[in-house]
Amino acid sequence: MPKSNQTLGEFIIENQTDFPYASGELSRLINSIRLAAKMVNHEVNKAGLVDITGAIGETNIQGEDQQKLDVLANETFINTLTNREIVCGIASEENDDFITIKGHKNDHKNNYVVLMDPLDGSSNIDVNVSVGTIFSIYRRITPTGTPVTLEDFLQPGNLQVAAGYIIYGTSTMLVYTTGNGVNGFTLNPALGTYYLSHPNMRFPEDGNIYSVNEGNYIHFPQGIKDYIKYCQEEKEDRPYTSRYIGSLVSDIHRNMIKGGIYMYPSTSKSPNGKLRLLYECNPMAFLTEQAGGKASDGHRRILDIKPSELHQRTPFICGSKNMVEKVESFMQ
Ligand code: AHM
Ligand code: MG
Repeated sequence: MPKSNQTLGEFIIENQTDFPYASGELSRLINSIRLAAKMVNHEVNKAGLVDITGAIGETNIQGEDQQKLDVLANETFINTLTNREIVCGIASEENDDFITIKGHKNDHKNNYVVLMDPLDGSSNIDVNVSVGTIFSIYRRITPTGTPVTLEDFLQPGNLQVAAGYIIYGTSTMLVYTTGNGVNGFTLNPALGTYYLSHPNMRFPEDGNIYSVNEGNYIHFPQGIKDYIKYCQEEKEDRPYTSRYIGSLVSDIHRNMIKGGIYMYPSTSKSPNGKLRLLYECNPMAFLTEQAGGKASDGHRRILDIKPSELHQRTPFICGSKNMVEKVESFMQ
């Protein structure tokens, strides 16, 4: 028996009036993401059975080229959102430029843009470790009825109207916020239905897990090195536990439930870190804040950064509030 009988579909309808500009458009958009996520889940689940590295020239039963799962996930999300004419534009970590969706009447009538990382941590697929999809939704700035422009995508994270992730883990979950708390839904694969399993998710204010790729230690800023040493000290509730999957969605999902901090700082080799502001950090920061946590680049709030390019990177420190504040104090 599921923990809750409420399905995601029911939850969306019930909470529709909480959405900004409650016209039903955002509900339909989240419904489309829910559907695309089910299709991607189906592919991810059989990853070990099919040649996902898609040797060049191989075709599947429909005569289509076999593709890597991240390309497949990208196409699934883009096609689902495009066919339903539910957004006016999409930007994806997998595409160089944003996509304009004009609609079959050529009227550019939709109001939302979606930015996404269709399959984050995809290097983990080959070894059967959890991966995720991350999405971020904004209302367009330019007038409805005109083609979207870059400006519609380069909005600071504090203007997001919704964000979420899907974790393809031991079970598949969709976790999202529309700025009114964070709720998690678990997919019952037999029924193809998501049930509300994690209502009102909250980051514990403190935690004892730190998640960072310590292989880069030598290249980290001094403040991060000092904080890692602090985590390892034998004092009070320390040493903390080190847990790093290398799959952002999974690392943050675990830390949100158990209490902890995720860090992808700048390194001497990559001064802006690795993670993308628009596809990874902003949506995760919005979710984190909505769950009572904090997300920072070490000095300033992630959601207040004004992006200047689509694929912009930023250092990312995210998790339990007191832990992130501790890192910021070490960074000063
Ligand atoms: P990707 O978008 O190419 O999958 O990279 C993002 C992933 C995150 O999920 C993860 O936290 C990080 O890269 C791991 O990077 P590293 O292997 O450098 O520790
Ligand atoms: Mg990614």
